[in-house]
Amino acid sequence: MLDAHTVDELAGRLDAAQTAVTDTLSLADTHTLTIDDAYAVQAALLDRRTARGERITGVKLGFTSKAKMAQMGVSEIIVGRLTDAMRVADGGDVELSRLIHPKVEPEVAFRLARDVDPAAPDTDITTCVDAVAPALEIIDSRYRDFRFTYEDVVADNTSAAGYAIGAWSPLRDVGDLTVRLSNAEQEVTGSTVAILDGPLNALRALLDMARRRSVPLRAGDVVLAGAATAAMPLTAGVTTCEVSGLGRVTVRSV
Ligand code: OOG
Ligand code: MG
Repeated sequence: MLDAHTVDELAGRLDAAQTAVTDTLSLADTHTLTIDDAYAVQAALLDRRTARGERITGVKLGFTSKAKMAQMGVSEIIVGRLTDAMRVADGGDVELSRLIHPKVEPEVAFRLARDVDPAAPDTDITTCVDAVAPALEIIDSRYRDFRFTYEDVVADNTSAAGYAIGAWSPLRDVGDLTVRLSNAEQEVTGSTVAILDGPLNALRALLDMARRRSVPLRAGDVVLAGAATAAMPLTAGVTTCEVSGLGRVTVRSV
């Protein structure tokens, strides 16, 4: 286990990398982190952000699809936090100069209608969700060349950097919808079935993670279920995620 001072020092290093828009080396180059240490660094990093006035707006899951696991060489689900500073309006602008080497992912978002008590043994988290929407996630690893260990990426708040949500619809089964992520140069297509055989399973996986990692789940929180396809670079211009039957969401990078 890392001592509290080292946890805070590593959180400070990741926080400085994000605010100064400069990459940093893998923590594993100099420190031996357990997965518990990694979540402690993530919590310390979020404490720094909330101390500056940011508000937690939800949670995100990572590596819920095989495409993402294969792309990054990681095979276990991770959880991170979203804040209001990461939120981009549908159709809104993203400033590329504030990001190191951003990528974008097509996602599905859920909205919690009530607080979830992860400790209650028979919680059905799907009954706590009232809405679903197409979403874009912007990831921007603070590590050089997006190269990281499993512990590194957890410590770095799972590469979270931004998110945009399309129009909400009442919750329904979104288990096998076609997903299309595109910009002027590129297009990637997939299906929501790639997200743990259906994004509702991501909610169940989240409940399990929330139990194990003491992540609060509150009414109004947004939940990003994880990318359905591999990420693609976020480049200047318009990027769109379209989920068949759910709608679309766009951001414009400037
Ligand atoms: C980590 C974040 C993964 C997802 O949707 O799978 C993620 C990364 O790939 O840098 O957000
Ligand atoms: Mg993601």
